[in-house]
Amino acid sequence: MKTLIIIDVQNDFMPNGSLPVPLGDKIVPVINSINNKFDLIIATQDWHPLNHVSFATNHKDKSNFDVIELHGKPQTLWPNHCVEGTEGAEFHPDLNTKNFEAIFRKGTNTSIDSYSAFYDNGHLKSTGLTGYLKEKGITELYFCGLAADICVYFSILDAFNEGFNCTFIEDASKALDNVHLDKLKQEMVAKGIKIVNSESFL
Ligand code: VGL
Ligand code: ZN
Repeated sequence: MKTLIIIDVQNDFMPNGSLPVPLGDKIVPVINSINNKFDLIIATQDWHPLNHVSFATNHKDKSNFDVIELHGKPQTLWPNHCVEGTEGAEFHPDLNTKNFEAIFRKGTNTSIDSYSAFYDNGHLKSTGLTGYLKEKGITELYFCGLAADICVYFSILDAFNEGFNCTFIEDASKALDNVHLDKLKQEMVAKGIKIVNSESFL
């Protein structure tokens, strides 16, 4: 069972959104073009309450992209994004969602952020995705989406550590910071995570 996990292809991460990922909209047709090559498709949505701890607006005297310490770990403060139930939290309108089997939402807890589709950033709470996939006997996961160097990367890392065979689909993903992504790619390859382009499925 080849399974595609599509991370956070949501309006607020698009070039005209509140936390824009450069060229984020360019991945939508790429993802749509490979969508029929998988046996199972799961998507995630970043889904925050308005009083979420990762929003700079919820911290006195802090600005967007400041880094604070939260539960003993660094936490970047972001512009308000993907607020539950808003237009910005919706999938990009052109994303073909018809055959998504399940949608996992993350970052729903006010007091902790969750970049990964599997765990919150403190690794205290699971989303249940590992159990969902393991119960179906799935071993092979392909990842794409936004942002490549944040939520896609942390999802791949957790999946790899849970024992899944992982592949990052590079041209179906875009990063907030491409220099950072280059470093993470080397790290992923060194671990045994594969990197491919969408043409390899066509
Ligand atoms: C993301 C920053 C904050 C992402 C989510 O989807 O990569 N980045 N929340
Ligand atoms: Zn977020």
